[in-house]
Amino acid sequence: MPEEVFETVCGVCHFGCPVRVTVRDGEVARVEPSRLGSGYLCAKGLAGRAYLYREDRVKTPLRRLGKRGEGRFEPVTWAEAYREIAAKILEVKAMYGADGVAFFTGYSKWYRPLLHRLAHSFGTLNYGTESSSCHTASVMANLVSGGVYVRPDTENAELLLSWGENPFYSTNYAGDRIGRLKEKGLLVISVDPRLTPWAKRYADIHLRPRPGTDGALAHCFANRLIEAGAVDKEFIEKYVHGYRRYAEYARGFTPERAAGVTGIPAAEIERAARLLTEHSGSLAVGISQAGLTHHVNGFQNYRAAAALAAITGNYDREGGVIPVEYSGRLADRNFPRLRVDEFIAETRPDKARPKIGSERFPLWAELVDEFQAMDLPRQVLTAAPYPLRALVGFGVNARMFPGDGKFFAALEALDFFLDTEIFMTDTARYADIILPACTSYERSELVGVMGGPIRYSSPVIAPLYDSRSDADIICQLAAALEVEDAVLRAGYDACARQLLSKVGLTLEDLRLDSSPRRVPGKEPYIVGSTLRNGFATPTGKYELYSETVAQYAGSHGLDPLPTYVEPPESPDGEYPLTLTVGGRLPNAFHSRFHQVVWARSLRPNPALDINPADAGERGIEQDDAIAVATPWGEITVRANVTLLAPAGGVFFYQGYSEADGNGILDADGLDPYSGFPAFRSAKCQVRKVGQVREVERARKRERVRRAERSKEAAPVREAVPVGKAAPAREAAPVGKAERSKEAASGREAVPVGKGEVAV
Ligand SMILES: Nc1nc2c(c(=O)[nH]1)N[C@H]1C(S)=C(S)[C@@H](COP(=O)(O)OP(=O)(O)OC[C@H]3O[C@@H](n4cnc5c(=O)[nH]c(N)nc54)[C@H](O)[C@@H]3O)O[C@H]1N2
Ligand SMILES: Nc1nc2c(c(=O)[nH]1)N[C@H]1C(S)=C(S)[C@@H](COP(=O)(O)OP(=O)(O)OC[C@H]3O[C@@H](n4cnc5c(=O)[nH]c(N)nc54)[C@H](O)[C@@H]3O)O[C@H]1N2
Ligand code: SF4
Ligand SMILES: [Mo]
Repeated sequence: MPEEVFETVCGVCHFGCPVRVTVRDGEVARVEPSRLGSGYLCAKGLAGRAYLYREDRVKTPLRRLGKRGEGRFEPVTWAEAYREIAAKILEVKAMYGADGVAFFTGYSKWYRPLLHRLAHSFGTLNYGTESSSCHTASVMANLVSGGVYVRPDTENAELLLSWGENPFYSTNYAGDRIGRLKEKGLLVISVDPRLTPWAKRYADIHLRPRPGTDGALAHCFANRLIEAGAVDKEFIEKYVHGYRRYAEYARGFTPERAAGVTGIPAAEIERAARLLTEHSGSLAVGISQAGLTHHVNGFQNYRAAAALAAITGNYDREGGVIPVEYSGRLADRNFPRLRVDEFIAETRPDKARPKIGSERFPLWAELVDEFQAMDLPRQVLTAAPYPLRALVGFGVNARMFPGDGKFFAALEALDFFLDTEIFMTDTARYADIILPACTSYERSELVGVMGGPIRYSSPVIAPLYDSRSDADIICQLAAALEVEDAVLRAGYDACARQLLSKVGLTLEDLRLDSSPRRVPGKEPYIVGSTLRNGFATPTGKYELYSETVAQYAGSHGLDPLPTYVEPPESPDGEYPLTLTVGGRLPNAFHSRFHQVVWARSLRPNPALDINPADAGERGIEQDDAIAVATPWGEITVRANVTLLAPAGGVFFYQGYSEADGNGILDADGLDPYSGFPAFRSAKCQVRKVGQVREVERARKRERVRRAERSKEAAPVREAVPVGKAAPAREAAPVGKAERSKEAASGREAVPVGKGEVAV
């Protein structure tokens, strides 16, 4: 049978890597890197075929029959589904106003401008996304300091100070660029509690702080730089606001004090500070998208780390950090950003209530054109400051939120929950209606490629089953909900045309072929422009003392200086270890690849990375069943005894429904500046519960315990048959058919290893 080869994009993550897809008999047979891209794909991209054909695809629109979470549904037609959605949502609107409905999307980014506009056209500012726990806190920290997001100019730097960066796992295309630069003499200080492949390979100095203590280390560096006269006085004089107060504050952070807080030996801190001092004239500061901000004190820690570029005069300078228009896929903040912002603003309602989270997180509310979703469950459950009764969701994942079942409880309490999903998930099981979405292989999409070019991707196969593109669904919802928005109601191509208007490209141009096009007139940023034109901050300077934050000093106790506070869950006698739930696995993408056998075989079990010393003390050996306990709950997983984890710190990974790490975190331990959850600094204890063969038994005992506990709990909790207590068959979502598909394609699953990845 002849094969056809197509060019399109991988839609698993927002990098949108170009892929070459071979189609045989109408089925995707092979996914390979395209010559239009970097030449290689990450493990998830390479598993794209198995992902596309996951057995749990939602096949048709579904209407819930059983109780929420039970998973009993009946198929309905698209027309019936839209009728029912419209009836329920319009009823909520009539009773509670448009603000009683929230529009929310999980990770997927490509349709966001449309969903955001739909919320506006519907009459509410209640549009929110997974970015409430992703990258936005780091954007906010940049905004209050310098008015713009920055990237490290590693190409031209002598020294890279890299905070929690491990691109080998999280940013596949950026990983080996540093190798080339190292050969040219780049020096690297890596600050990461884990011994990552990146730190192992590239760090000249690797500092391993206790998670959540970066602020103390950064202030100590500042203190040392100031003492050594290695700050840029002229730059500070001209461009920096609040230096005196900041320097005064940083003075208290001696290496000994920083060592006490971070657990890094003082001599190591001194050594790194000396290197910083020697190369302070050309210092690039790179900061993880999520590593520093997933803490109750994360926003301030991020600011403290970022400040080092400003005080050394490495801001908006070659070899330092350079402002960027954050540009990935065509998400809200992406290129052509202004056009996207305009598209969203065109239908913004002028009479709407403050968005969710505004009272609790005013800094977020001021800086971010989305609601802070971490406050959504609270508002649903308390109806304060006003009732929220319906959720129009796309790819909603309750397990993305911290806390044992609080988000599920909120879903339970709603009058109506619509989820639009590719797969049947624990969260989708709570929906009243589920609409089946398709993947990037089955749809067209306007993609803003990293760095500016834009392309219109084509489907390589027809949508599987009765699924549809999210963008089409949003446009059809606009019609069903009777919003007055001619553009949305005219469909995705009309929206794409509207987005492209004024950009100088037409949809017809882009459709001619799949190659990326430069946007005419789009000039790269000229280094130094911010210094010349003034910073977009209240004082027009880089604000070490933030006047934006100062507005909320009295009302919310926010500190305008990037002060360090100890994470509230410091280890103690009962819980002597620090638990991080997060960090990227190279073969997983949040909740979506644990079910793909090929990808999962690279790390077959939910496993806790634990240092040999901590394991030894507890009599724990590789692959033993262990209980990980926090004040908020307990899960049973396997032990992965590894030097990747530092002594005193243990690392688990999110997205497993059979072992939900977020379920044992504090739902309300949120950063008061950003509203971000503390995914990465929880106190915990670990104990052995059995040899490997006992792992299933331990899980079962735990399920029983949980079920018993939920019976005794308060009404809110009682109502939550959290998926963690899910039947055992979910524990190994490895479909037989998927295995045989792999075998039929001549590709074998990677041999099941010891559960350790690459270190
Ligand atoms: N403990 C801990 N928790 C974390 C993090 C952490 O580091 N540690 N990281 C946080 C971060 S940074 C993020 S970004 C979030 C991500 O968290 P999530 O938003 O949960 O991310 P995913 O699991 O990738 O996707 C969520 C759902 O969207 C569906 N989906 C995917 N693509 C599409 C699509 O195109 N259309 C539709 N309709 N549905 C789709 C998927 O099937 C999935 O069920 O998790 C956060 N949670
Ligand atoms: N394979 C894969 N890649 C992904 C994703 C995925 O799910 N899988 N998700 C994507 C998304 S949504 C995001 S937001 C990005 C996140 O991208 P990154 O932030 O780069 O990725 P992480 O691996 O979460 O964190 C990076 C490092 O921070 C370290 N770290 C944790 N806590 C601390 C701390 O307190 N201080 C310091 N200094 N370091 C700390 C971790 O040990 C880890 O090695 O990744 C993206 N890329
Ligand atoms: S980084 Fe990996 S998952 Fe993301 S788009 Fe590229 S190939 Fe796909
Ligand atoms: Mo993220």
